[in-house]
Amino acid sequence: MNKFLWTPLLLGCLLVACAPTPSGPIAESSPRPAETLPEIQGEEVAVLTHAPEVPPPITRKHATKVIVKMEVRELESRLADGVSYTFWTFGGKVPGMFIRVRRGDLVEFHLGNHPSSKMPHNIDLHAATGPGGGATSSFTAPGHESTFSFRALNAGLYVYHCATAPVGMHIGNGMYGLILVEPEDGLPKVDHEYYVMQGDFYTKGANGERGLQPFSMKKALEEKPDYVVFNGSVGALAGDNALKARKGDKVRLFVGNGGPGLVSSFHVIGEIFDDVYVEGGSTVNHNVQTTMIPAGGSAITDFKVEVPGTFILVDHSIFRAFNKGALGMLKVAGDENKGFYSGKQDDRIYAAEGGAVQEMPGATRPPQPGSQNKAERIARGGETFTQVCAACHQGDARGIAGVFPPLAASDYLNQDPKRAVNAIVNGLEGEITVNGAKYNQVMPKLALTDEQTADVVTYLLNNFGNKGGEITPAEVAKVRR
Ligand code: HEC
Ligand SMILES: [Cu+2]
Repeated sequence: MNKFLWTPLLLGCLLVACAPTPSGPIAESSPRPAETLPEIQGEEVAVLTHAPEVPPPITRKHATKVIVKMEVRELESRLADGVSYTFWTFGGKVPGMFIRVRRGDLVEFHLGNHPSSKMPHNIDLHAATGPGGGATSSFTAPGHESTFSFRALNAGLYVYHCATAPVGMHIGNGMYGLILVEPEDGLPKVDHEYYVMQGDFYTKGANGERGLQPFSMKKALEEKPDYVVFNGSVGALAGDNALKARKGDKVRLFVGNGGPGLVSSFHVIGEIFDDVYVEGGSTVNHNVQTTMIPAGGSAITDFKVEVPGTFILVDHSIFRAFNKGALGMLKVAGDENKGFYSGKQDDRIYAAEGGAVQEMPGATRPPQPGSQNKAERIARGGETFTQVCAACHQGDARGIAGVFPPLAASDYLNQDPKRAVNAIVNGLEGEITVNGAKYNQVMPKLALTDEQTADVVTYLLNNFGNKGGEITPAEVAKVRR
C-alpha cells in the first residue's frame, strides 16, 4: 500500500536477517572455514585513500589487527558544472575511502560522525560477517564515534555503505565505498591500480539545472536518476583527472557500484578485459568486453594496454554515459603501435559529447489532493515519520539521550503542538527542556509541504502516548508566514 513502510522492513533485513546461515552444500564447499584463520600478530593503522588512488598492495605474510579510522562528513560540493549537491561521505569525498586488508585480518573499525553533521550514520561492510555487516554496532550520532571489530573471513572486493534509515537516501547521497580483502598470497602484480565507483544521483531539478540541488525522493523511488557518475561527479575521471598509464602497462581497475538504483554494464571503449574477477569474488573470467556490476557489487578488471590513446570508461547503458555523466578516461602514453592498431585516436570526439550536459524534460507531477480526513492524515503522517523523522528521533520516537529529544510522550510537544510545526518549518536550535532533560542541538528545517507537515504532526499527536488532536495545513501555513 505504501512504499515507505518498506524502509523499516528492508532495514530489518539489512540489520538482522541477512547474516549467512552456515548450512547446506554451498557452505560445505566454501573455502572459508574460520578454523583455518591464522593467529593475529601485532597491529597497524590502515592507509586509506581517496578515489582514484588505491592503498599499496599488502606485503606482510601474517594476519594482523588493522585499525581503520573513518570520518563521516556531510558537505556541499560539485556534482556537475554549475550544479552542487550536499553529499554525505565516508571520508569527505564520494566514493568513500578505499580500505585494503588481508584475509584473516582483524579489522577494528572506528566510525566518527563529524559534529557538523545533521544526521546519524552507520556502516554496513559487505566484507564483514555479522548482523548488518556492522550496521547494528555502528549507529553514530553527530559528534560521536563508534567502534566495532570483525574478522575478514572471505577474500574479495566488497562494497560498504551507510544503512541508516532511510537507507536509500543515505546511499543516494554518496555513502558508499570499497574494501578489498586480499587473498593470503595477494593479487598478481600490475603496473597501475585504480579505484572507480559508479553511483546514481537524483536531484530535484532536471539534469544540468544550476545551483544547489536537493535530493529527490520521488525520482529515487522511480529509479530515474538525473546523474550517473564515476567517482562522485560528472568529469571526475575526465580531462586532467583522467587515469594514466603507458603503453605495455598492466592496469587494474577496482570497480564498485554504489547504486542506489542502477546496475552497471561496465565497459572500456577500445579495450578488452584480460581478466575479470567476476562480482569481485574469486572466479576469474577472461577476454571480457562488458562486465555487469550490480548495485552493491563490484568487479576487478585487469588488462594490458598495448596501444596508446584515450580509452573511455562507460556504463554501456549508453545514455547514462553520454548524457548523464557515466564517462571516465584512461590516457595511455607511448609511441603508436601500428601493428596492433593503425588509425589515429582522438579523445575530443568523446569529450565533446560527454561534456555537454543536456537538458532533460522536468519531472511533472499532478498536484496531489490533500488528506480528506483525520484518519488519512494520520496514515500519511506515519509515512513521513518513517521516512524523515525516524532517522533522528528513532522509529519508536524515544530519541537518543542528549542528542535527539523524544517525541514520545513529549511534554514540550504536548504543551503546544505548533512548536512541532515550527520545528519542521523553521528548524529548531538552542536549549530546550523535554521531559525534564535539557537538549542544545540543531534540528535542520525540513523541506515538507504544509500538507505533509500537518499530516506528520497529527500522526505524532495520535501516537506514542501523546495527547491527540489534529493540525491542519492552514495552521501550518500560518506558522510558515
Ligand atoms: C536531522 C535530525 C532530525 C530530524 C530528521 C528531525 N528532527 Fe526533530 N529534532 C532534532 C533535534 C536535534 C531536536 C532538538 C533541537 C534543540 O535542541 O533545540 C529536535 C526537536 C524536535 C521537537 C521538539 C522537542 C520534542 O522532543 O518535542 C519536535 C516536536 C521535533 N523535533 C519533531 C520532528 C519531526 C515531526 C520530524 C520529522 C518531520 C523531525 N523532528 C525530524 C533533530 C531532528
Ligand atoms: Cu548515513
